[in-house]
Parts: sequence; structure tokens; C-alpha cells
Amino acid sequence: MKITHVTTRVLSTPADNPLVVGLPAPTDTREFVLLELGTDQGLTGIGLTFFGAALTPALKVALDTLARLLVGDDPRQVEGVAAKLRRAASGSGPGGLFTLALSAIDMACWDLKGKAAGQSVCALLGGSRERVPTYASGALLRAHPVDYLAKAGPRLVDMGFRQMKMQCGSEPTVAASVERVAVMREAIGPDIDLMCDINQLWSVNQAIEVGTRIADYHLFWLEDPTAHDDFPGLARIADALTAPVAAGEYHYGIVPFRHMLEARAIDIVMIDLLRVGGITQWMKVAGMAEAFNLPVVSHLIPEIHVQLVAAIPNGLTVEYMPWSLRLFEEPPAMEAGQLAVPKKPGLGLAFDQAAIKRYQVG
Ligand code: SMN
Ligand code: MG
Repeated sequence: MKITHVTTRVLSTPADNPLVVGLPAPTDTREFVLLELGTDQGLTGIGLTFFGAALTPALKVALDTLARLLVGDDPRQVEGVAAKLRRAASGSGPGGLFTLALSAIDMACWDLKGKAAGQSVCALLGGSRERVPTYASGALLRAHPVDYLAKAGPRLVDMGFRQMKMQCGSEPTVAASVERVAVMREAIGPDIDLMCDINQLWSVNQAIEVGTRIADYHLFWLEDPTAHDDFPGLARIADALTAPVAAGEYHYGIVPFRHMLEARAIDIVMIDLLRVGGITQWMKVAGMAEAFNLPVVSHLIPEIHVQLVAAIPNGLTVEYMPWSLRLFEEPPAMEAGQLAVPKKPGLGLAFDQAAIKRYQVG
């Protein structure tokens, strides 16, 4: 099988989240760069990327330029593809646009690998389960007042979620942070898994102080409590608290995970498909985590991550962040707090043509 043509598009979609109800819709937008790799066998592979923000036009050019270098190549040779693109881009990776572009290409290659073999990507990678737990994300943000959280949490439970993540970290006092978690736990009861994301906003000492005072509210994990590259700092927090510390979404490539794991900095390994470099690299980090006896969780793009978390023996849960939901015709089904792995070959996804028509820009 050979790649014969490349299509890239930018879609600008409303920056909303269907799990957030009863609040004014946001007026800003969220940009995605979509990729289609056509082949001489009539199969098309799809991928996507984002995080470009103001550089989204540059991300599209990077993706388009790299993907066109692969015309004539076999997309199933994912390591060969990655090696060729790294050489072509010289030293412009692993951080930033290069890796964000590589990830979309690698995804599309795996989609083609699966379609050519008549198997789902999950089955190709190990296929350990048909469904995986998922948690509601992006609905309980730090911008939302405490009384909103108390209403939104039970609503997510009614929707079938057994796990949900809130954000903290910008409260003016330790007491306010403790209160926020207390209200949330009270609202959802003891049986729902509650995660809390700090997005690097605390110092190590703040994290230990607040983390100690919220121990009774039993977090499923505390995420990115301090700077993502402060491995000794994270290790101090992880040692001091009973709540597991999760981190990893900010890292590019596979090497930082080695250092983070060697430093025993975290208890749960979060892997972002775009920043790690695609499915090929994601699986390497999952293997590293397994060797350290640690569970893996995903960051964003649940439609694709479901294939990966279900494939590995140490997959814990998939982040249900519904940002990319409207891009796909038939996203994976959510049933009783679990996501079903699509059974169709490859990623089991198709871009929604109506969404392309409506949101394509440039
Ligand atoms: C997050 C990261 C990036 C954008 C939005 C939300 C958050 C998460 O850290 O874990 O999803
Ligand atoms: Mg996070």
C-alpha cells in the first residue's frame, strides 16, 4: 500500500462542552487540523491535531508539508515514517509543531494499518478489552463557582458518569480550595471517583498542604499539582499524599516520561496522544509505565484514546473531554460510564462531512 494523496483542513468550532449546561455558551473558538491520507488501494486514513492556538495556520503547513513527503511510502511502516519525518525536519522536534504534526500522521497511518488488516487499532495493539471506564471532563472548571459545581456534579452522575474531574488551584486561600473539594464530594456522594486537576498552579508546599487537608474527600487522583518538569517536586508531593499524583499531559515525546518515572515523581501516567508523537509513541510510554507498575490514563481525544487504553493491560480510564465529538460521524458509544471500542477496522471513525462544511476555514 502506498500513500498517494494528502488533504489537510482547519476547522474552527465553538469552544463549548456539551457537559456544561445552564451557563452561557462561550463565544471563543477551538481550532482543529484534520488530515486525510489517501492510498493506491482506495483506503483513506484519518488523523487530527491541535494545540496550535495562534500558530494553527503554521501547524497546518507543517502537517501538510510533512505528509506530502510520504507520497509513495507504505503507511503501515510507522517507525519508518517517523524516522523519515524526523530526518526531514532536522532538529525542529521533539517539542512543538513538529510532534503535533507527526502525531496526526501517525494516527492516520495506524488507521490505514487497521483498515488494510480488517482489524481495529485496538485489536492490532493488543485488544485487551471491548470497553473501558471513562470520566467526565471539562465540566467542572476553576472558572465555575462552587454552587455551579454542586449542581453540575449530580447532573453528570444522572448522565451515567461514575467518575468526574474538577479543577482547582486558583482559589485565594487554602480554606477556599478545601471548601471547593468538600462541596463537590458532598454533592456527588462517596461512590463516585473524583479527580482534581491543578494544571501546575501550586507550589510543592501548597500542594502538600491542601492535599493533606482534602485527604478525607478521597481523590481518585490529584493532577499536575505543580510544574510539570519539576520531577523532584512532584516526587515530594507523591510521597507526602495518599491521593495518587497524575501527570504527563504537558510532556512532548517519550524521553521525559523516562525521567519522570525514574524519579518516582508520579503514581498515574497521563499520556497526551498529540504531544507524545502519536499512537506509536503513546504505546511506548504505556509500556514504560507498565514496567514501573503504574496505570495509564489518556488526555483529550477520547474517540481515539479508547482504542489505546483498551489495548493495554494497565489502562485505567479515558478522559471524556467532548471537544472533538462533533468532528466524527459516529463517535464511540458511552454506556453506563464506559466507552465502547468501535469494532470497525482502523480507528472506526469518519469525519462528519456536515461539520467540515460548517466549520472549515481558510
Ligand atoms: C486540560 C488541558 C488542556 C486543555 C484543557 C484541559 C486539562 C485536562 O488539563 O486534563 O484535560
Ligand atoms: Mg489536566
